[in-house]
Amino acid sequence: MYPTKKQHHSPNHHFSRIMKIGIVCYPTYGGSGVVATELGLGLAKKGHEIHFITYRRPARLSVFHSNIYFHEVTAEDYPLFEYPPYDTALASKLVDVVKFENLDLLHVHYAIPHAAVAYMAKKILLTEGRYIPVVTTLHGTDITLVGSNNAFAPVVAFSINKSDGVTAVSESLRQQTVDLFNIQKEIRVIYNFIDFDRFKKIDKDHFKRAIAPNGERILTHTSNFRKVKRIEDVILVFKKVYEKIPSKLLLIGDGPERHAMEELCRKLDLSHEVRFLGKQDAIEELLAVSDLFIMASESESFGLAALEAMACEVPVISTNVGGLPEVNIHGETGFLSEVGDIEQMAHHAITILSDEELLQQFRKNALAQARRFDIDKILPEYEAYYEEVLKASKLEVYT
Ligand code: GMT
Repeated sequence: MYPTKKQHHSPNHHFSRIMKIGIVCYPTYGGSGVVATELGLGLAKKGHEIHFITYRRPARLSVFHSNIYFHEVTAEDYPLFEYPPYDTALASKLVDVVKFENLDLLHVHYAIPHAAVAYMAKKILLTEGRYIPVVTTLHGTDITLVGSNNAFAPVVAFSINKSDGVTAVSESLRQQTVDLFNIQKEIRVIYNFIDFDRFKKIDKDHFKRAIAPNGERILTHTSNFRKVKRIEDVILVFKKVYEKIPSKLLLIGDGPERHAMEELCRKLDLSHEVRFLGKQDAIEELLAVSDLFIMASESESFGLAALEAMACEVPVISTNVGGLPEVNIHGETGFLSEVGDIEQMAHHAITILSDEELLQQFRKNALAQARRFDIDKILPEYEAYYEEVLKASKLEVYT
């Protein structure tokens, strides 16, 4: 059904077919947008033609690449609309781009609303005899927090079942999806990945001296400052560590909780020890000077931020929810605790930070574990999955 592509044989390219792929995602700093963008960039480097279709140029798409295209979706406003109809505009744009650019496949990231919108576009294209296979990647809150809400659940379940392929970013998320919804589709686990060209321990000693002039330990947390991240716990854990070990806390990112967290630090008299750095593009440079990463989330399908830390040889103190135990290995790359167990998280942090030999061992283990998620291993899994989906897709009869 899809046009036959010229066979390419680049040494880098394990599969014979070069594909034209439309990627739909949130263009923000959120994990799903980051994964979608890095995936697109990686695929473009391997010769695939990548079309990002979203309302803004994705945050990490700052470099020019000749295989990358960006199609902006604009939902026209009109006095009648209280909310601009983004879903309708996106569906129309998908129809247009699939036809005009002759795409082979659409890969939508985050089920809401992207999977349902892609289904709509697929049905519209079918009326013209054009079949476009859709792969949906579930990232986490689209299932665990937002998707399972009654306001969205029927549409989420339907659009997962109607996707030609579905992936989840951890085994835990796959299981949760199957537990929460009536899913008839097989869900493939394809983990988040990391690019070691960018995330690696680099020498930033001058940075370290600026942040921790008296050789204090540096603890770091990165997130979008949503309630689900429980940043209050991060600060309370830090307070306990600080009482025992001279240390500093770097809070990277921005979001709804930031103001309240700044207030909390003032109340706890920690303002001089905790630095709110806002959104940062070069996170790897801050991770390079960090001794420990803290993730206190109450729900986390994978924990990409923890993986980024581990790739930079930073051990992780985290909760044990969702996919985190698949990433952070208890007693090896860091420690896991129950959500809200501040005492235990602080105890774990102090254990690592007060023993230089142990810290060095955990650093090594963290790097070794991160290598399991090397982009060079995970990208071919997506390519192979696309091939599978393309082969299996049959022309549906429009009903
Ligand atoms: O909620 C977030 O942290 C952002 C969210 C997203 O979808 O933008 O991140 C989710 O997707 C990431 C990439 O797959 C995962 O690494 C995060 O664990 C996941 N976040 C949650 O499940 C809370």
